[in-house]
Amino acid sequence: MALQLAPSTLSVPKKGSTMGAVGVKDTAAFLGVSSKTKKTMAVRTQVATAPTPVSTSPGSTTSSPGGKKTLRQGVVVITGASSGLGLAAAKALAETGKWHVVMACRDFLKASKAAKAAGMANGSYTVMHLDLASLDSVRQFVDAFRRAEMPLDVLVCNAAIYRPTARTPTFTADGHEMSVGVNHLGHFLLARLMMEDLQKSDYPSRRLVIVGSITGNVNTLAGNVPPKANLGDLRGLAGGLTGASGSAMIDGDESFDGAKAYKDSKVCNMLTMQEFHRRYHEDTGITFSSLYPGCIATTGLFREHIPLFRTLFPPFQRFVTKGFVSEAESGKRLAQVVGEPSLTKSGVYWSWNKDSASFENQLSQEASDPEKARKVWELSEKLVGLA
Ligand code: LMG
Ligand code: NDP
Ligand code: PMR
Repeated sequence: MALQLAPSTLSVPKKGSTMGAVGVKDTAAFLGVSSKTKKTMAVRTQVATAPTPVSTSPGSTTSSPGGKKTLRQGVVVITGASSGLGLAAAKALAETGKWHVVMACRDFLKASKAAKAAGMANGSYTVMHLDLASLDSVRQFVDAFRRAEMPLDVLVCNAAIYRPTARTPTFTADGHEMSVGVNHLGHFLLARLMMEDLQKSDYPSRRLVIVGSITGNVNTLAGNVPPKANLGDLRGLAGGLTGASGSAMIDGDESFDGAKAYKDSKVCNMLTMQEFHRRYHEDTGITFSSLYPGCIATTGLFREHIPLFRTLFPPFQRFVTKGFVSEAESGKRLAQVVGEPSLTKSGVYWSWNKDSASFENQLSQEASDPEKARKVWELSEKLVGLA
């Protein structure tokens, strides 16, 4: 029963509460495997599902009658949880009973229907509106989340768009090129604002996960399929990616290339994760991670590609590159990065080998360049109004 409630009557797990106690680096990074195995709902802002029972005891643990300490349910926010990787991870996490999933989505009804169709239990999730193509919407989401008085234990920046066939750029409400605007800038503002919430959380392992990809890494075969990611000297980003008065591409190129814009945005995602790590990990203990979940060739990411591509791409990845993973498998991988005790190391870009074992992967030179990361951070701060 997904209740649609006005914010004033919203009932969700409370901050600091107990929400139902429950109990390689290697040279083969080029192939992405380890050497061992070689329309927007603008007005309505939130819906609450029936909440998990809330107790008033503070702290991240509670004592059972036997005196055994059990961890409270964690709260994880996942952007773009209405399909693909985000939905699969939401389902995997909710099913454990250890997590309450906040699905932060631009299409409210689609997300609610997707959660139901995926069989997610009532009370295991909350759908809230977030359109990353509008910085106002990002700020409204943060306000709405805070009003709901949930703790924030893990934030997953997962949503993305890919416009491979677009010949001209489109723009966010704030006038930035859409792929970088949604995939990077919207998430940059969201993550920066929600650092405050993550820092308040008493959960033992607080994490910020930003989904990356192999295609942004030119130290891999996949990253060498044209057009290749390249942020250049960032002059386009410095100009605001407006297109009209300058370039819509980060490197300042005058011609728009949607596939490159996507790959560039993924480089920004991976650089941002590392810059967060450098700036905040030591002081806050928060874990910052990125990942390449595998090639999930069946998701909505390819919705704008030509039908022939959509038909051939899954078998090509399955039988030729063997990089294919199902949505369910990718969801389990992201769920590991959210909650597995073995994946607490910060600053890591995770990948999985052919046996589906996680390993610390190597990023390309550009995607691990600290100077570029600092510049992307500073330019992005200006574009989203933080500096
Ligand atoms: C663009 O096309 C699209 O135009 C754009 O819209 C967007 O989609 C973009 O990357 C996304 O791609 C790329 C296009 C051109 O590639 C193709 O799609 C051509 C397909 C050719 C099919 C031949 C494959 C044979 C397999 C048969 C299986 C049948 C199923 C087909 C399924 C199709 C789905 C793909 O790209 C080219 O120009 C082709 C060149 C490909 C280059 C591959 C990269 C070589 C890498 C070598 C790198 C060496 C670098 C060394 C670095 C060392 C570091 C240690
Ligand atoms: P999907 O298209 O299935 O999912 C993308 C999600 O992002 C959808 O929920 C979509 O919402 C949402 N979204 C798009 N635009 C906005 C916006 N303006 N505001 C809020 N949400 C938005 O793609 P995937 O599941 O494949 O992609 C998920 C992540 O995985 C991305 O970061 C992608 O880069 C990454 N990735 C994917 C790979 C793959 O092979 N598929 C490989 C490597 C990384 P809606 O449902 O309303 O469209
Ligand atoms: Mg790619 C090991 C080889 C490998 C892997 C893991 C991927 C992943 N791809 C590989 C190889 C190749 N691809 C080769 C050899 C080709 C040329 C035939 C090729 C082509 C190709 C295209 C046209 N691949 C693509 C496209 C896309 O449009 C996808 C893209 O670049 O989106 C930005 C894509 C992808 N290949 C991948 C992955 C994971 C993608 C999806 C991109 C992403 O989510 O980041």
